[in-house]
Amino acid sequence: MTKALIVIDVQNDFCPGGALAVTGGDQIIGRVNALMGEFDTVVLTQDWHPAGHSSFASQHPGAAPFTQIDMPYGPQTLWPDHCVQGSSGAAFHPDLETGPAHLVIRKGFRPEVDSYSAFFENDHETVTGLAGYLRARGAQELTFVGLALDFCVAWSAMDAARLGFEARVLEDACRAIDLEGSLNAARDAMTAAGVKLEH
Ligand code: VGL
Ligand code: ZN
Repeated sequence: MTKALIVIDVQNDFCPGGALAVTGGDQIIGRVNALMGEFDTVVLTQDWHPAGHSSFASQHPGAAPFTQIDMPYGPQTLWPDHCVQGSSGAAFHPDLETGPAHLVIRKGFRPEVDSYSAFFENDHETVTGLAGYLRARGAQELTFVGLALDFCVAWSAMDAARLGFEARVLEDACRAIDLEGSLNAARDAMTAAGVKLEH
């Protein structure tokens, strides 16, 4: 049984100056880098949208960023254009150490469905393959850090718990978007799903 660190979306667009900046997003990077050496497996995720992705408010005339619409797979928050494949915003923050990573998993590349979780797209059905990779490597204890705590980190950690992994989130190594109470809602949902919240 081994331990894996899952580093969620530490990309330029989620850091100050980026298209979907998370307050203090860059402040976690030193801690994240220091953690990498403590784990058998290190996975980085990368939000990786085609231009014109359906989660972008720009694709829905009259809809403002940070509002919700109904998609065939359920409610979807609309975002500013962000993490467009190959753009500098989609690149990892330059201070993030990518050398120790064993796997980079990209998500959100299907135009018609968003993917917050590192395991499933937002339809809760389409898999990324990460669960199989982790099981094949004997990883059972998963630690989640990164951006944003109330969206991609929370959805990833909850899916991990549902899939039978031991999931913990180190909150000090995360930052949140906190849209209309989304941070407290995510904390409650994670606790209910069996995710351990630690500092
Ligand atoms: C994320 C919104 C849209 C995240 C990604 O990484 O939390 N949030 N795309
Ligand atoms: Zn995204």
